[in-house]
Amino acid sequence: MATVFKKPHALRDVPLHYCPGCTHGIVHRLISEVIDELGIEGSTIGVSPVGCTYNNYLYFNCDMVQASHGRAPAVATGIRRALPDKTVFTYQGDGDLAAIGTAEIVHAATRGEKITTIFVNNAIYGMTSGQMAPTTLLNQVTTTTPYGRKADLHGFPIHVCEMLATLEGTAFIERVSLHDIKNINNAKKAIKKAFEVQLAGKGFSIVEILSTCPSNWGLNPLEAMKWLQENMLPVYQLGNFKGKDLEV
Ligand SMILES: Cc1ncc(C[n+]2csc(CCOP(=O)(O)OP(=O)(O)O)c2C)c(N)n1
Repeated sequence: MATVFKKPHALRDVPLHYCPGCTHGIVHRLISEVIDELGIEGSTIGVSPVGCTYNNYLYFNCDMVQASHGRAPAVATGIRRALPDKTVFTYQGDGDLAAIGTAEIVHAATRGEKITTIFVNNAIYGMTSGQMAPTTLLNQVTTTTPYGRKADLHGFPIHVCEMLATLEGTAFIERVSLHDIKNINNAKKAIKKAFEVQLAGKGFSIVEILSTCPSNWGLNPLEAMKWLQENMLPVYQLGNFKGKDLEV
């Protein structure tokens, strides 16, 4: 008998606008499953970014607020401090979080804001058609690095988890990947733990999720999964950087 996968309640029953093979849909589902399992749909507020997921407030059943580009951690800070009984998460791409929003994420993290950040790293600016992001790999071709990213011209990729792990305010930091089922299941565990850390009042939590952008990488969905595995995994080490043994 075929397995029936029930849609989580926290995910609205509407078609998503993402490109074929884009992993944002998987991330939406994992967050929604976690919200369902923790029974926090009515007390959760998400903050949408600017990027391909700018309108993901249409996809979640919990309350959502739109922030301007990069400012989600600042908006989430205000919401969480004004409404301390709520669970607040930001959903951010690598352009949003690691370029225009670098100051906001670093300072929210070092202040130990009791928010959870879901950081989707697809190594490129998706929405605006594939410019270099801070997380773009060396030699990766993008529309703004047509000969590949070069360290001497464009600098090196930013390792967000490693950087934030140096800050005392951070409680839980983990990098996961979506390139196969086992890793998707691990990603869900990390997202759940990050929310639990917030519910336990322990401080700032973030999960970086290595993701694909087939359209801007110029690959089909299966090739994109393979590209992630072969090229991103050696650069972005998976695992927990902080808070693995936190009691929640
Ligand atoms: C203040 C401001 N600057 C620049 C932009 C243009 N812009 C929109 S989305 C985006 C990059 C999004 O990339 P990322 O955060 O990696 O998310 P993705 O689209 O890949 O999911 C940029 C530069 C904007 N909308 N607002």
